[in-house]
Amino acid sequence: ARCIGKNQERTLAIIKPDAIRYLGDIISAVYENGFTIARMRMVKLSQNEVMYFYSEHKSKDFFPRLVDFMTSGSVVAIELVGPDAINRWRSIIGPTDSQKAKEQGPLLLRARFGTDGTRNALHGSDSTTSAQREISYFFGSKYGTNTACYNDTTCC
Ligand code: RTP
Ligand code: MG
Repeated sequence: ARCIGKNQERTLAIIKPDAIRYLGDIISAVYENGFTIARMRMVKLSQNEVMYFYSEHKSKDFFPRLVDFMTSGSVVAIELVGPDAINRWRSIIGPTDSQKAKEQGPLLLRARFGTDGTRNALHGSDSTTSAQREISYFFGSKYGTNTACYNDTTCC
């Protein structure tokens, strides 16, 4: 649907290359946690695309490792909708480092499907600004006119 209801929020999740084999379990977890999937797309990103998507990290020491990892296979980008979706998705996946996630709780998705600080199975947008940018990146107008609506009070 073009519009989402009041108190609903959108975020971008990415199933990273190390977790593509767990696609089914991750989709199940998405619905078990009360999210709706608005759009979903599987794609193999180029190095340039990953460098652009993660450009906020371009000066970090882990950046080359991140680019290698994110281009090592296909990813699935998912536009999630739900109440407090941005923060809630990030709390369900857990901390960046999958080993820390395993210490925090075995049900965290990075604990279940991730390996370490880079190979961590899943992405989640960290703010409304990032969510809008990242959703546009994967589902921009060239993929159709089903444009996302972000401001619940003016949209529906
Ligand atoms: P994401 O953006 O993918 O949702 O992850 P995040 O917010 O939890 O972590 P962020 O700091 O934005 O880092 C982006 C991705 O870079 C890789 N990374 N590796 N020390 C390391 O080896 C390291 N630190 C970060 C991870 O794949 C992380 O998700
Ligand atoms: Mg991040």
